[in-house]
Amino acid sequence: MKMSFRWYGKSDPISLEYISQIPGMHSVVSAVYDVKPGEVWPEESLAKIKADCEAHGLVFDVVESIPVSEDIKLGTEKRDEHIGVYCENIRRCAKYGVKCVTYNFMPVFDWTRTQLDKKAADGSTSLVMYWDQMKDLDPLKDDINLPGWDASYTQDEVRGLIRAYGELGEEGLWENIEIFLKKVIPVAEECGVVMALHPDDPPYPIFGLPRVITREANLDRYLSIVDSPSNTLCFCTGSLGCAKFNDIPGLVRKYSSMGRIGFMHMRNVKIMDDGSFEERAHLSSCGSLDMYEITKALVETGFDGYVRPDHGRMIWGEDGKPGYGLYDRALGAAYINGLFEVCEKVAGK
Ligand code: DNO
Repeated sequence: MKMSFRWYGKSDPISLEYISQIPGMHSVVSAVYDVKPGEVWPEESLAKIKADCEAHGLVFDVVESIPVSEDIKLGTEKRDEHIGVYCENIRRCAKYGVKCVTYNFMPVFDWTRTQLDKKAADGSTSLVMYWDQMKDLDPLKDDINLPGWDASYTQDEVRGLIRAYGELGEEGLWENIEIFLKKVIPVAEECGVVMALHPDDPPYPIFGLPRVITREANLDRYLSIVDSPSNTLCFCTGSLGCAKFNDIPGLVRKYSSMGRIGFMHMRNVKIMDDGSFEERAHLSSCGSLDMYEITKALVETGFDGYVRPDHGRMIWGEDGKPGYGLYDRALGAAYINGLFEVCEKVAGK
């Protein structure tokens, strides 16, 4: 495996120098963040990220994300143009050394949480989703500003999109996924890039929006639309793992042995009795996921893709982007490195 760390570019308070000081760090996961979905990424921006990483002994070979525009997901008249731009962005990334591109198919919003700084008894803070804070919200009636949601939409735009997705429904979304994959995966294959699909976080419908990247049957369906080694999962343990119906070590074993995990996001979550969840420290004993079994499944199936410590808590007085501070993610990387070392030695690798 290749250990990696997400970096938000020059505006990230965590420097590449600090990232390079984390033991075992190999790759930087980044993106051109100042271009809207559906627009072409300037080559100079990619060249700059690559050069900055190399100056710190790191490799820029993972992109997270090239966002899929709502026009592609909804299949509007701009769809073909946006897919063309998407393919061009894959080619450009490949030209600058990128081997893996992460993306998601979540309608309107990426991850959903109700609080980003929930304080635990030890004084650390983390992201949580509590159902009692969610259940009475109706975005078609109320003005909703959940933390972390794209603030560039007006409430009316959000309502319009929610209605459009309501009409599209799950099968409509699947049709648009199919059109996207059939155009994009051949381009990725040509360029030697692995596309890694991030699951829906959390993996169930929210506010009536169709969300399909949620469970085994649907992951199978996604991968079979284009049966190619370039059509892979970004297996996010915390996203799939906040639903009790997903057996995370079992799914990791299955998809890794099929060679269909390009990227692992490794973090732990604690699922509460009512299905609410809290992001926790990476250790198995801190949450609901068995991180040892997950790593063992990867090692035993010969996983050689990218791994990154996903969201960390805020600890030691750090103040920064929720989930993306330095300290707890660095602890996560050290722990994950330890798990891999043990599993590899036990497996005689
Ligand atoms: C959250 C991340 C996601 C992920 C995208 C991939 O912290 O894991 O935002 O980057 O869903 O497209």
